[in-house]
Amino acid sequence: MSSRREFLQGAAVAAVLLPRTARAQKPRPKLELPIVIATWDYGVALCAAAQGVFGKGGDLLDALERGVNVVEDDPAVHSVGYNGLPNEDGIVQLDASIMDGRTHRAGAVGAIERIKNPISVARKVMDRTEHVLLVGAGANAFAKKLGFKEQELLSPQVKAEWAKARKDKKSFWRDDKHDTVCAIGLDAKRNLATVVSTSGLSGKLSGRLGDSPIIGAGSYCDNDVGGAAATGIGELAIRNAASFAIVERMRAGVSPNRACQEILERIIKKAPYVKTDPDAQLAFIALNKAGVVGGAALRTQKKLFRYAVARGTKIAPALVDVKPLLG
Ligand code: SD4
Repeated sequence: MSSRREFLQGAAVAAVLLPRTARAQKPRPKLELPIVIATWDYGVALCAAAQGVFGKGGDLLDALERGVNVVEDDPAVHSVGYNGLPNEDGIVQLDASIMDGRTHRAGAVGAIERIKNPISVARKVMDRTEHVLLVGAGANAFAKKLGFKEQELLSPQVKAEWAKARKDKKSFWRDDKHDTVCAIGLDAKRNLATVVSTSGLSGKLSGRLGDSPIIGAGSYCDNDVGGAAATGIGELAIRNAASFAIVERMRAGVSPNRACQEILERIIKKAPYVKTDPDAQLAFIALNKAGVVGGAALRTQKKLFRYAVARGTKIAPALVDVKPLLG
């Protein structure tokens, strides 16, 4: 057969096959990148700020840090940064962490005081030191050396609430104590990162660290797989290496939603009291490398657990309601 005939026959076969092949393939929606997801309703402000940084050509870590700064600076957000909730001694002690999924480098601070943007100190721990976690006086001294400004973080109103609880010999406890801000980002190059910032549980013992500064508990990400982060009772997340466990379930092929639910189910099995204790709240968010988002929560307390999702730099972030496992 001449090569010209072969070519023509091949072309005829292709002409018959192509339309059928094309019919069989569903057009895939274009994945809008970057993606940022963030806990709670104020996650919308975080996502919008992160989109602003991406829009100006900023990178993933800068976008997430800036997003968290917006929440830390907002006096209306209790339990994060400025106006955070105090420990049992009436002092605001903040925890924060950041993780880079490309290298697994991470930075964190625990029980830092009088610094309104602990996420930015955590970023410096990651970028400027060989360490991962600085706590207490050491974290404050490190921040001071880098020029972070110290200021009072406790609002006069919350200070009065705390003083009254102390006078009444009651522990300081607020309903809005479960409002840690966590975010996960996936940039246009499919790099992943996570960030967390919180004043932790209100009325906690002085020096107590929650899950938020503990890599693997309050957050974790791996560029090969995805990222996860937690809000709620930190002890539950620490005891179960919860964020790491979620990422490992996603590595095994489980969807982000299902991975979050499975780890909550595992936690319930080990600590059945959480089924009936109305204070036992824990919620997760997760994002995989394919851009699929997910979340799960144990229960609804004052408000339904929701997370914000931003896709691309121009579409406004949207909130996703999460149906709690225990109602
Ligand atoms: C902690 N996980 O310190 C934090 C507190 C929190 O929503 O409420 N998160 O345990």
